[in-house]
Amino acid sequence: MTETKIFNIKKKILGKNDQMAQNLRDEFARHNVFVANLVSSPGAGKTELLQATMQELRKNYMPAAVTGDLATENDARRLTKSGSLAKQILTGTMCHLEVDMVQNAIQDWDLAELDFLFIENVGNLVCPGDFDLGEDMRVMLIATTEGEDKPLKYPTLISTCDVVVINKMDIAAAVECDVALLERNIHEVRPGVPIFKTSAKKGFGIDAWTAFLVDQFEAKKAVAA
Ligand SMILES: Nc1nc2c(ncn2[C@@H]2O[C@H](COP(=O)(O)OP(=O)(O)O)[C@@H](O)[C@H]2O)c(=O)[nH]1
Ligand SMILES: [Mg+2]
Repeated sequence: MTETKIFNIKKKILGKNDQMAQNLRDEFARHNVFVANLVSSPGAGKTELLQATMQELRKNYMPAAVTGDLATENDARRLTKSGSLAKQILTGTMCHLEVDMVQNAIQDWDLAELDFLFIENVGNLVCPGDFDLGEDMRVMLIATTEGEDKPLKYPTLISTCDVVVINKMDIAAAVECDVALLERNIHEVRPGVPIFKTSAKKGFGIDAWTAFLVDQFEAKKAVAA
């Protein structure tokens, strides 16, 4: 296939995805659902962070999650265990989620009953960047175990993110992560992006992170009103 042909097919797929994402975004807005799309490399702690986040939010709000992986229902099982509504999306060989997969996964849910929808994307530092899922906010997780230079090595996805969470702060010293350098590298690629520091495992930083999410949710609701 020629390069022009490949480019045209990609453009068509992305165009269709973007249109569907806009429709879904409008539907989320009609029901006052705040939507966050979580991206990271595999193992940075997306599921662990969602468990901690949803547990905190459930005190006053109704959160739900869809979670994408190539195989296994493990993550949905982990998320439902903590009492939240969650559904697994199996992508087979695909390295990212597309909006129709999200739409299918949530079709049985009454959006009017939800306040937050979290979309845990497939662990991948490149492909999810191209696909709008109708989210309000794209969240990038980077674990302290990944090395401070990852934002510089993989700048494309991070440059589309609205907020970054540095996770696994509890073991930062053990893996000799220079967190200040990691933050500088994040800001070099994405100047001014808000950064939160958490240990999803130990519960550090979850208060500030969930307070930020609640502010975003309330701001969206106020605009709609
Ligand atoms: N020490 C530590 N381990 C964590 C933390 N967050 C996640 N993990 C562990 O890292 C591994 C991958 O986490 P998971 O949530 O499955 O990552 P995901 O692939 O991004 O969803 C699991 O063994 C988690 O228990 C954290 O904040 N601190
Ligand atoms: Mg996961």
